[in-house]
Amino acid sequence: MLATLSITALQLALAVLSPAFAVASREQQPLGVDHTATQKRVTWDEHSLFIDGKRLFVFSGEVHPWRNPVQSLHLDVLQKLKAAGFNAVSIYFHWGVVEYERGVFRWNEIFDLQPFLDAAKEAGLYVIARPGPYVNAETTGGGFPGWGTRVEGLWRKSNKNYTEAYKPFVREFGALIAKNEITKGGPIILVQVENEYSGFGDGIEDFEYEWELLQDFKDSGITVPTVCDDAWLGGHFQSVDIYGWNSYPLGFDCSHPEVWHSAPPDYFYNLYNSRIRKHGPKSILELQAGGFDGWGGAGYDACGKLIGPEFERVFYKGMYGSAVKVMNLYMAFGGTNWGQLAEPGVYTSYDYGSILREDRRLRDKYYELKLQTQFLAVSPAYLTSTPWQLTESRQIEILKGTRNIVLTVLEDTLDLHTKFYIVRHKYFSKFDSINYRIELKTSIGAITVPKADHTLELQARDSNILLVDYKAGETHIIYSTAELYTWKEIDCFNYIILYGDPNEKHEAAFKVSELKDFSSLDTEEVEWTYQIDNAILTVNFAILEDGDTHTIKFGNTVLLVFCREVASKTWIMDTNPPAIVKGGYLIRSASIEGSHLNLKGDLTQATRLHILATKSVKQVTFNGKDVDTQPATDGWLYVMYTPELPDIKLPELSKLDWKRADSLPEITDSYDDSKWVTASNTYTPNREKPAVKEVLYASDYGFHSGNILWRGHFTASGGEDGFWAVVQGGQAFGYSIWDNGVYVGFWEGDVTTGRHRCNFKLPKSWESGEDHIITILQDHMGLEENWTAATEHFKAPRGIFDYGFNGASPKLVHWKLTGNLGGEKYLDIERGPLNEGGLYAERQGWHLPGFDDSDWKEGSPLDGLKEPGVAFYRTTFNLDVPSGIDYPMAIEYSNSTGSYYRSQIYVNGYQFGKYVNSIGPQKSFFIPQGILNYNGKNTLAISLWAMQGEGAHLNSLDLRILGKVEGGVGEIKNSPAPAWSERKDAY
Ligand code: IPT
Repeated sequence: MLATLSITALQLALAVLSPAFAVASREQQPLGVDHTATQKRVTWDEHSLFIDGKRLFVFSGEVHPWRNPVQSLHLDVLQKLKAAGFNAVSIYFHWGVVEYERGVFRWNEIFDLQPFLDAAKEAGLYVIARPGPYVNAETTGGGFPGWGTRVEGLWRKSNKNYTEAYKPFVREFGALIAKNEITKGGPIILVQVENEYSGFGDGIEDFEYEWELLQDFKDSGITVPTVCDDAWLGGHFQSVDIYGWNSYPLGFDCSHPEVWHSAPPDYFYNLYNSRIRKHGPKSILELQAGGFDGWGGAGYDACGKLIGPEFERVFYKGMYGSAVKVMNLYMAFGGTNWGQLAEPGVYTSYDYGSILREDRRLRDKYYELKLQTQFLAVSPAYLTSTPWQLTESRQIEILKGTRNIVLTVLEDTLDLHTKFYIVRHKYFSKFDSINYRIELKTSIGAITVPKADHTLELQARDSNILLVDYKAGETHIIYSTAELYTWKEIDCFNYIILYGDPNEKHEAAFKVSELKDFSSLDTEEVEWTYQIDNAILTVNFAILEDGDTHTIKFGNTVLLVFCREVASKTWIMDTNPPAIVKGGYLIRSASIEGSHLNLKGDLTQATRLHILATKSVKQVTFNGKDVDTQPATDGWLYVMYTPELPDIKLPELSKLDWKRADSLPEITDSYDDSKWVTASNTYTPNREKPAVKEVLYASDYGFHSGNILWRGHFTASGGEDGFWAVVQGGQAFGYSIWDNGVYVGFWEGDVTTGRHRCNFKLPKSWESGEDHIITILQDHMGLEENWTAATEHFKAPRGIFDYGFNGASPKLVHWKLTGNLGGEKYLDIERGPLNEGGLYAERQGWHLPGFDDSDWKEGSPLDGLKEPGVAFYRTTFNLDVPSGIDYPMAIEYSNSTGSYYRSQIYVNGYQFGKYVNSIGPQKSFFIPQGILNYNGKNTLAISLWAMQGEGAHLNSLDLRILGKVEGGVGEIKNSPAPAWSERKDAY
């Protein structure tokens, strides 16, 4: 990704500097498609989307179904998003994996999108479908199929070769979308066409391509609105119904998680410019919610820290300040680049530092986000608000002279002039907090708050939303300096939850017809005044620590003041009437049956839940079990629940009985490569032409992933004493070379090199007439992405550009090559096209369960090899994990310094890890339940490619539990894991 990214950054810069690069000509009009509504369920105006006539904020999170090959786990992810307050999920499709062989679409179990769409519906989420055809997404080819490398001409352009290539895919996927639209009872509400169609290799925004692609999707039956996602506010692809764009304000340098640098101070608020002709709801189709991490990177916890809760507060609130109404967070759950899904820049985990980890546990930032989603969900006034135009000097006036705070005021023009005052730091990357007072324009006049003798505090890396004339149901909040989490009417009371950080002092004022039944449970710490003439109640309070709360009652209003930590761990359940559950790692759902409140959720430790529900509720059940339910003050109920987190026995991988076989017979004298493909092409459709006559590009022969092996057959002229080659495999790739089975040398790979030139001395100089075979084993790190439209970057070859000999030039007989068995006609239909590479073991199917290894020798990957080569290891073990608990597990390596080896993990036949010892950073490889059989036998296989002369071995190999949770979504069905059967034509 580094190389790709620097191109991207450069192009972004170019596009900003030179409009010609981004938009061909301002005069050139986009070709429009007729958008007269063909359906009535999803509509929009300049403010927001409507579903069935009802406005909503579309709060969506990105998930890639194909990055999780266990269909029954999707519901867990989706329920967690729902519980976080999302109302939608956005998905990229992956053309390359379903049409691996041109013209053949394979929707077999793990790649079928239907179960995901059904699970989204079950979880109560809408779906934004983003079918591409191009997606980027740090996946191989950016989602383009490998055979596309042989389709001549520019891609993402109205080049006939390309448009003919994508049309069958658009028909297939378009039909799937059409069938699952909300108009047909499905969850899909929006369709994004193309992806970041923003930077153009030839400088031309191809309106004809846009028009044709849109028309093709419409012809496949799609009727819901179409959207685009411009990479910046460049005004590209405006022929869709709703213009949308992307934003990654902090970039991807996870190695300095404290450094916020890339966003300019005026990043926010100036969202529209003259290039944007479409003024539909402001829509961000990708807003940064984590970061990808590359080979040799900092690891995903660092990305989760860089794009952590502070980022969510500052940047998401910035988006609200810009009146954004459709917002999709990239990623909400990243998943895994299992098989060979990765593009060369990234490794196996695609955790992304998201709110949900790769193993589906929740990060802290999950809870911060919940504060925002719940607030938006109860704030309809926001949906019709637009920002005031405020000069900097006017802002300083309103802030009573305070500088270095930037203020945006959103005003609802349709209702009672509700206002949202959003404050943030001008120098947002600093660590200072600022004290301030602010003049609020309320319905009872301009009021400078706080009126009390203290100031407000804008904490470092924070942003706050102050409310003015906000209607929380029947309660009229004149203003509040504390942020609102939610308000809910339960029985005859209106519960309003405000929050802030401990020790902050806040003030809120309410319109009350008379001061009836005022009480404060802790009057000492809450100061209040009541003005008879205007009937205004003003309360001042400090946010308490440690879960203590203020409860202030007046009339039917119950004001609850929580600290951020407590508010963020409070769950709002949509029972009728609603219920509020304070505490707990995750509460997924609730239902009321008579006097029972049935909660479903996940707990990691003994937890006290504090529950507010309708008064008929007397008894609580948790995950189906009755729990001792005690009444507390003010109608709350207490329950204490101790989850069952039994110890389970895990096998010690290093102590299992391992079998070992050689996986590089290709270097032995007796090896027969007659079934290999002969690299006989002398023409390549690829724009990058080789330096030698013969084309040695793997994709030209149908091999697009995993290890590639080359065998060059030569007759010596005599005197050849050196061999050199230029090999390309993508960043972090490596290769090893043998001459007639004798080791020549290796390239270990590094983070930035995708093409490498070597020059080796041959072990022995050749004698005239001798036959020699040069064997090269190389890694293929995935096809490049094709971020820039009207280019062919994804076609960057994998293989040998150039080679030659020193001393003398032998006669070439031919080159042969192999990748995965069958190439595009891959054999393992169930596990998909990318799961197998070209290692001998993979071609034979040794990674599959049921293979008979009884005549193999004993040997463990911890013993390894004493010489360069590839060994393959197999073992089996049983697991017996009780149901009702969710214990994510990982297989972990430890680093052996200075040792050059590469190793892959196969669990029940699925490749779930690619470890490069000298590069890293990933050592812990999460294996989901469903790939791991939690109740029965598992087959584990490990490949070990020792590159250096003295061989290599693993330091350690462990199966570890990453976390313990009681709960989950119930039974997980194992993904299909067909057993080995004889591969007749395997070689
Ligand atoms: C944006 C892509 O649209 C998305 O597919 C993914 O690659 C993401 O970046 C990074 O994870 S491209 C944007 C950074 C210019």
